[in-house]
Amino acid sequence: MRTRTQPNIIMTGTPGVGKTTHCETLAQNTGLKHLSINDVVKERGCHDGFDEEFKSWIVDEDKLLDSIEDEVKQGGYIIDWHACDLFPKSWIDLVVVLRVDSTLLYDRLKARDYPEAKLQENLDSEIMEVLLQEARDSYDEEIIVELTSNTSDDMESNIERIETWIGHWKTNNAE
Ligand code: DAT
Repeated sequence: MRTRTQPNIIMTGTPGVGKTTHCETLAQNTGLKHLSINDVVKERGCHDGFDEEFKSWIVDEDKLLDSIEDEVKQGGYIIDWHACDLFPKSWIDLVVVLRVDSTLLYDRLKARDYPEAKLQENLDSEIMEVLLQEARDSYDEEIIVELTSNTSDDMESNIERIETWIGHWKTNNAE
């Protein structure tokens, strides 16, 4: 049985698509908490070391899920991560998959000084719609929304749309 009085949202998409920017604004506007999985992995040591080639942590998913379970089950979290298939369906009310034009993504990742192999892998991932497919394989179609994140106007309308959704969720799930 679901006992949350606030929804849990996954904000996913290829690195550079705009997850953090969206989550920070949403957290500010709605009071939901921004849960950066990257920070959790680093700060709570939910990893098996650092991959030097890809400049990223090798995530220990079991440890990560154990570490966030008690918090997330209370509701009211926006989970910010470039994967979504690890979170149990029962925790999640909405999955937002952000999408970006690949030339814009190239510029954003170049600005981050990503190693060439990592940059290329992420561009391929965006072009092949890897995260959208992962969301579709892991959650019911009706809780997945695909939103464009090319411009600040896009971001503004995405935020508005998600805020409206949160309002409806709260009305429909009021005790
Ligand atoms: P992510 O958390 O998905 O890696 P981010 O929020 O850190 O992405 O954004 C990466 C960069 O792109 C950052 O400089 C902000 C910019 N950006 C993100 N979404 C944008 C949008 N919709 N319009 C313009 N710039 C955007």
